[in-house]
Amino acid sequence: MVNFRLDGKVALVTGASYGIGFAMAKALADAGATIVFNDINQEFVDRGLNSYKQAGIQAHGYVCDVTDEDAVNRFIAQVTEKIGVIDILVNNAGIIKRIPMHEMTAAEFRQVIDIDLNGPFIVSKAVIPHMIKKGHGKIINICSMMSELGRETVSAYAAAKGGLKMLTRNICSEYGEHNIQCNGIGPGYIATPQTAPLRERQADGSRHPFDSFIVAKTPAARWGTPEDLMGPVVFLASDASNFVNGHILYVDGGILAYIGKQP
Ligand code: NAP
Ligand code: GCO
Repeated sequence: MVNFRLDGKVALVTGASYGIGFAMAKALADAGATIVFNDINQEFVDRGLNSYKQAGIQAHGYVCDVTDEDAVNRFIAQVTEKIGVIDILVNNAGIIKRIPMHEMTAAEFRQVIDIDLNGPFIVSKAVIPHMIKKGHGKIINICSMMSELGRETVSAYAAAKGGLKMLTRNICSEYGEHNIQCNGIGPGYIATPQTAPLRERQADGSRHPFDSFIVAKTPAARWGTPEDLMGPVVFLASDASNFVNGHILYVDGGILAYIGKQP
């Protein structure tokens, strides 16, 4: 019997007050995991706790900025003492800045790299020693189609997500012998607050050109939803994927395989 259950497991999903992180955390909870999440301020943590409560989930929420190594180390120590060793880490927290590269400041570039790449490094580094002691662990990095492709205005994001793909492969390489599996999920274009600007209706009520572009480029002919990521994250968090390591699972409706519909 293939085991997709997560009963008795502690799962940390970073930046999971809403959006993709919330949906993945709900899926992990539905499979039996105890949910821990963080956000950068108490208002979002409280909002997230309320959302989990409404979904029937007794989650544990903490204020923690994934780029602050001291804060992350205190956060992980507190969770480990009060709730238990983190068995499953989903590095989900992330931002994007859409600015033409020649207009982007180095500080803006660094901020995206800091949150989207340094953050997963810092949090993974904090949980791996506990996973080694426990004899197992699952690390799931939320990559992107921009781990594979570039496009105008997202240079920092693509650099970060490309780096996150290789960090995933390196954690796999360095810690596989400790029964730690590190994989990535590469969502396609998903309807969340992060992509809301790309889907805004035009003044005349027509669809945003980028919205139409993505639908034409996606074999599924639709944007993804956070719910589309629920099954993949349970698979990678469960014993069902114990021999899957260093893999980026693209959940993109087929967009990476398709040249796009002829206009
Ligand atoms: P989102 O709606 O913008 O949510 C991002 C979450 O990360 C928010 O809860 C945010 O908290 C949190 N966060 C940001 N900076 C943080 C920090 N320094 N420390 C802790 N938490 C922080 O994004 P999403 O669309 O759900 O995306 C989630 C992940 O999927 C991201 O890594 C994104 O790059 C990736 N992704 C998204 C798509 C898509 O199409 N939506 C596709 C591929 C990959 P605040 O609200 O407090 O800022
Ligand atoms: C963008 C989008 C994408 C998605 C996602 C695609 O501006 O192109 O925000 O980057 O967020 O990462 O996989």
